[in-house]
Amino acid sequence: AQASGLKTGGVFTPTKDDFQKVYNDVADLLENNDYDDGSYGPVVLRLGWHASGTFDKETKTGGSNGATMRFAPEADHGANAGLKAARDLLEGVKQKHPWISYSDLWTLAAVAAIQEMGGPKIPWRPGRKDGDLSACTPDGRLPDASKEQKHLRAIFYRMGFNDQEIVALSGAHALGRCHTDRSGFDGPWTFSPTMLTNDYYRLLLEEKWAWKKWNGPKQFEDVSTKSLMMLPTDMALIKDKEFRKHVERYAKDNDLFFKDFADAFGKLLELGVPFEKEEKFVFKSTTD
Ligand code: ZEM
Repeated sequence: AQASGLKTGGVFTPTKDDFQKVYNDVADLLENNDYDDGSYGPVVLRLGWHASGTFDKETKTGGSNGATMRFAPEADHGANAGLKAARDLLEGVKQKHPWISYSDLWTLAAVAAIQEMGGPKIPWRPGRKDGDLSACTPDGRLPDASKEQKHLRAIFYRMGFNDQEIVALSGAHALGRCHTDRSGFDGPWTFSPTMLTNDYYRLLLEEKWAWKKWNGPKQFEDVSTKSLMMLPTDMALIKDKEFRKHVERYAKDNDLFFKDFADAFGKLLELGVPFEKEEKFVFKSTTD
């Protein structure tokens, strides 16, 4: 294998191996730092999602190109509370590989987080360029967890997703947790928040869910252990007939979930990016 990129006329042209090295350094950080339920994986994944999920297909603004979450006001949008932890973690990788853009780094790191937490391979390609603060998106483009299906459709259709993709992407809530000092909500969705599985769908269907009695924002808790949570937007996926159909498919079939999740997440990371090359890379996971 080619060891590293070529320097042509003073410009460094990274190869697949160079991006794999970045992947490996992110994987090392995830492996060697304790955080939350044991891993930075969930918050790094959420950074990639929030960097990308601002895309508006009509105006072709937002999306992962630009990495505008580096700047206020976007860094301070309520939905992005807590994501500084992920950006700070990745800063060392950026210093070590200064040729990579933040926008490529954050999306590649999200791919690494998914693969290292036992999820599917996400084919990824480079080509994002960092923008300046004039490209920051207005607040309100990311979903509001206190709402329901109508809002989910408005937000995700704006990005260019359909109902099946909305449900597939939501399976990421198998991972991580809510923090009272970030969103105000509290708790994890599953019993294995650092391992990607279809448990989110199974728990949605199999557990009995009731409103949590507390002073915080309205959320659900599982009646049997009271240790898991669902947001109003999560419950909307089983209330709505069209969404529920897909929840049932993914609850029954983890392979189908992984395939559809990989497709939808790969698409999310590319929204609005003017790529010059078609070729995608599939990174080796540390467990391969
Ligand atoms: Zn989430 N998400 N999300 N999400 N999310 C949270 C946490 C995480 C919504 C939402 O409001 C929230 C997607 C979709 C949606 C992750 C990934 C993805 C939290 C808790 C909230 C409130 C934040 C906190 O307090 O730290 C809503 C309404 C969504 C609409 C469907 C999609 C799509 C995702 C990726 C594909 C992840 C991994 C977390 C856990 C973060 C962590 O720090 O543990």
